[in-house]
Amino acid sequence: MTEVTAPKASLSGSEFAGEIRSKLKYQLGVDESSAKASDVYVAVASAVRDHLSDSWMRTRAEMVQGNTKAVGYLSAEFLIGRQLSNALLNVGLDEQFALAMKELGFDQDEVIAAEAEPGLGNGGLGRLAACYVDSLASLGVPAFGYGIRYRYGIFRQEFDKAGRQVEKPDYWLTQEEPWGHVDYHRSQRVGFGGTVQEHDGAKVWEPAWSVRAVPVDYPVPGYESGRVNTLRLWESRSYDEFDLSAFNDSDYMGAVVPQVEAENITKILYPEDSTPQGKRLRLEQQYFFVAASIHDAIATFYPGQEHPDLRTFPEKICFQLNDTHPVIGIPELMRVLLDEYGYDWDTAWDITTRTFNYTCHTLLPEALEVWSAQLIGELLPRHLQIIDRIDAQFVEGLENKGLDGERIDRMRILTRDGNPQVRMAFLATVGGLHVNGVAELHSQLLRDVTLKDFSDVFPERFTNVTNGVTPRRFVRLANPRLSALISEGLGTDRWMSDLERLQGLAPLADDASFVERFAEVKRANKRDFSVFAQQRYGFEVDPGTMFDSMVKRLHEYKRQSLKILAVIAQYAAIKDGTAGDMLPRTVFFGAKAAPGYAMAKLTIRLINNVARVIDADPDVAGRLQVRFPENYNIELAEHLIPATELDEQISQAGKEASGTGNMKFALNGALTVGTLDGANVEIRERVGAENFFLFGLEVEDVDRLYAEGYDPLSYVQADPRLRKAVDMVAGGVFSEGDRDVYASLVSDWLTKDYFMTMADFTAYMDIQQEVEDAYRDQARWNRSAILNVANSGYFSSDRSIKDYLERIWHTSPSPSSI
Ligand code: 26V
Repeated sequence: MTEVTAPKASLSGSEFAGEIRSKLKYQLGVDESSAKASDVYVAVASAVRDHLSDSWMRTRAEMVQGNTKAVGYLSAEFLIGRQLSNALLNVGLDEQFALAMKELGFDQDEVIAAEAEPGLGNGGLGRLAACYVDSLASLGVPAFGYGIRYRYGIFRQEFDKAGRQVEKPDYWLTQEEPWGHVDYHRSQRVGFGGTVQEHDGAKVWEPAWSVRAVPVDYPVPGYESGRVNTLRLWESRSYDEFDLSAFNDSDYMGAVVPQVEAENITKILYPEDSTPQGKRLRLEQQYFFVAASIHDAIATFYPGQEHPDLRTFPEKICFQLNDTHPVIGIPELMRVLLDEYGYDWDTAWDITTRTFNYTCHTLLPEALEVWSAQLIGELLPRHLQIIDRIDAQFVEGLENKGLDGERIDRMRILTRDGNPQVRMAFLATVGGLHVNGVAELHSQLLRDVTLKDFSDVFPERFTNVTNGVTPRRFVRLANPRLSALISEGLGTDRWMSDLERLQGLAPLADDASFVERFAEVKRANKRDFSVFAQQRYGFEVDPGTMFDSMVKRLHEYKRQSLKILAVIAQYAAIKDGTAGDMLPRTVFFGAKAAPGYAMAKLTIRLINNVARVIDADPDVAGRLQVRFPENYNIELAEHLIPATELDEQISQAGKEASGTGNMKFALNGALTVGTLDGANVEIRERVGAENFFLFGLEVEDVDRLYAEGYDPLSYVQADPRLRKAVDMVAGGVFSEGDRDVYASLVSDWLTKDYFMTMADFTAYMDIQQEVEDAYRDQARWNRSAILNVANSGYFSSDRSIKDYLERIWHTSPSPSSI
């Protein structure tokens, strides 16, 4: 029996077609018969936006008038992906869309694909922010996403003939972008540079220049919740459209310089992840969006009030700091309270520390942001003074607690050596109520290692919220076949907003006919992917092989090298006849490397060349293929994940904070081969050890090996398969005989190997043998895959948001008038 769900929009397909028709005619000025897919996309998106308008306005009004505390999710990245199909699903117009396209004679897939993907993030951190705004709206939590509307998102990746990554600008705004609504009335002035003056004992910051922050609002429709939250992305503009004096001196080009400089702030997303460069423009971006957002929140919750009582601010909104990127918001709120509203220090500090919370997304020490005090002083002189005082007060508190000087020095927010630095993670920990990691193991390591001094002194601040992903985009939209089967198996589609219901599938893992239908879903998804791959990338993929995927940013700690070395070893075994009747596989990689990260780029080149050599070798035909589609992005994830059978999560233990790809794969019925790292630990606990391929060193082993003096060479010498694979790379098999090409990579493997790829190689080869054995028993494999789906409901971002509400924000969904 199918349960009744919330009513969908009461509109027929024909009525929707009529709306689209009039959008084409009156908004786009194109004739229905000559409309291109991109025109239809704009017309449909505009029609959908009209349907959102009422709910959007009502949600905003309720947020301001209601007395439920709102959440401001501050993030430099929101990797939202295409909007149209998500919006159609969430407002309940997906069926009408299909009917309307049929009536109008357009191909719905082409229309959906005509939307440019907004790549406003690097990877996991940005995608997580997008999943969280989706869940906040779906749960009915009054919330804003606050971020930056970059003109250029993450670069488009291409490969050259030699297999090297080439970065191309991602100009995603070439065509009309129907979602963003520019709201000039909510512009904010953001200052930079200048000096701090004292007037009657009060400090006044006089910036040398300022820019106009203009909000571009994106609707975030909740799934069947009737709520539409706002993702407010700021764009920088100049106040001085033209410098008249320069123009009069006939310096036309010079006259537009301030405008160009102001607009540069939000021009481009930094494609680095994890290694902060300390760049001035990046600090400008951070301050720009955070300052605008804080002022915007005050304007929103105290409309028209000249003397608002900001002591109530923490009851109106709390800000979640997505990593350290928005942490400059802490001294900014202090400055606003002290200098603009005249509060005393203690009151301002009390308000501020009750407003902010900080999520840490890393364990790599080099990824913790640190800014030179000199740079902050140049750009934000008043903020540096405030940071200095926060630090002084903090140190005094530590002294009063009787901590020793060495420890206090280790904990300082502002270091006091020759080149003083501001440690943003420390500032965030001191300037807010809670600090959380993003998976159990990660939060534990934050307490025990990365932020140990702080956790010792303020244990009550530390907590965990394990990441999650939205089932709407990553199951329902990406995998319609599996979704239909799940709904049928459960007799309801309510799992989409209550993912723990997937548990109900567990008994069906022993139902032969359900298992067969599940297997057919995977096979059909694999066939679809092969067609997509052929059309999009021009390469052959054999859907009869096992699909084995490793898709994520390229980083040494994630160990794409381990995977490619294993592929090379397998290739060598095929060549020398020792591979036996190996299981035919297609190995997929998807990965962008930071443009300045030489080792990562060399790994990309190696993977491409291994793929090329294997492809050209007739001895391997039908047994092993490597496919590395360019430009891994949300769209590609949505195609590849549902078709994948084996997911690789093979980071060195203790390095991946969480991972979220692992959750998407498990929910789509792939089995994971992985280390005990990040959220893998929790996935394995839930899906069952027998349904997860665990291998490799654990955190304690890694620590012990470092302490003993790790020697990668000894592992290379001990395993002939590894020695052979490394020799082949070194000997030029994948570089047309040129031994220099991969020399730096090989030398790193043999002498440093910081992430212990060599030490884990043998275990990895052994587990791959187990994978093969398991896969040969298709009934057993599919049973495991179904149990992965059934037991992964915990990894919904709805659950994560509920954890944030309970453990950190102490607020709840707001009652709705609808
Ligand atoms: C750092 C930087 C530094 C400077 C320039 C730009 C930039 C952009 C992003 C980052 C943050 C890197 C941290 C990060 O992305 N962490 C990932 O967060 C995921 C969501 O929590 C998590 O699943 C991944 O394990 C973690 O690596």
